[in-house]
Amino acid sequence: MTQQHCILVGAPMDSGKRRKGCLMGPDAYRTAGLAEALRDLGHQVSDRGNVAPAPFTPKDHPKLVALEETIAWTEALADAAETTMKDGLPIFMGGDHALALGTVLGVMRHAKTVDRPQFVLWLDAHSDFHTPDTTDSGNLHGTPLGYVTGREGFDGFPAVDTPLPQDNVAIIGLRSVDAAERAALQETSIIHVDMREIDESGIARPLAAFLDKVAAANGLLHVSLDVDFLDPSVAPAVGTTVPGGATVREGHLVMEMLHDSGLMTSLDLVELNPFLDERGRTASLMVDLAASALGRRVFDRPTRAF
Ligand code: B3U
Ligand code: MN
Ligand code: MN
Repeated sequence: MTQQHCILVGAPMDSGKRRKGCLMGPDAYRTAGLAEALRDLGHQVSDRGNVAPAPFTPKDHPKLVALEETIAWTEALADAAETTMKDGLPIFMGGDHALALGTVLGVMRHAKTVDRPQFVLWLDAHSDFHTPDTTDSGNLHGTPLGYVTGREGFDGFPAVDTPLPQDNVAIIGLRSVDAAERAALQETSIIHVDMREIDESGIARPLAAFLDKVAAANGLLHVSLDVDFLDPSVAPAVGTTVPGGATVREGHLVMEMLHDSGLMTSLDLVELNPFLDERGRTASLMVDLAASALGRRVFDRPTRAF
């Protein structure tokens, strides 16, 4: 197995929604043994500690939650992501999903400097394709895919000079999509796989098709894993539980396929709210999934089975 330099970056961001607790995420991953699990697989692991937001002045806004703080995190995380991409495979330990406003922007900037196309795999119950104008909840964790693909309405955020092409994005695990998001998403060429499709055809098929596309383009692949991709019965530590999610087995299969593809170049672990966990089981499951993505397996298999 190829040894990687895994760089853990804590992003204790909690401003992407009203319910608090994701700020404890990075320490829960540390407590659950993320670094040790990756070292056991033979990887070099560095923990660069936690990122802090750029300075900001909060203002009251009629709808949006913590806009200025979220912009400040986006600036800081974009810089952190761009820097760590030069040194290895960053694993961003969230923090809520608004952290991906910054991490994806940063990896896109890096991809441009190495002249390779960036791809994004979004594992989530939600499509997170809102803009600050279309969101009903005002929670900016529902907007990162809208932002990085160049939708309008992100005033005050760092400019997205070269938006992520819609063709380079796949969302898998969908089961809670707001009407405005659905309408906008259906106008795009973003691959969106809902639980029905997974039930009918399995999760391996759409994932393999997307990975083939990334490989054919010699792309970089950012994976953004939202805890709510998983079923709440196995991953209860998340504010927005949606029943009917991925099983433990589907989660591991996705991660094992990612590892076998050799394509993943950065990873977000987001929306873990340790305050809602049961004896650390969700944090431990997320660590196990990250380990699968970095090569942990029961047996080696010589060929791809899909
Ligand atoms: N689409 C809803 C719900 C949501 C999105 N992301 C999460 N929840 N975690 C919204 O608030 O934008
Ligand atoms: Mn999300
Ligand atoms: Mn979600």
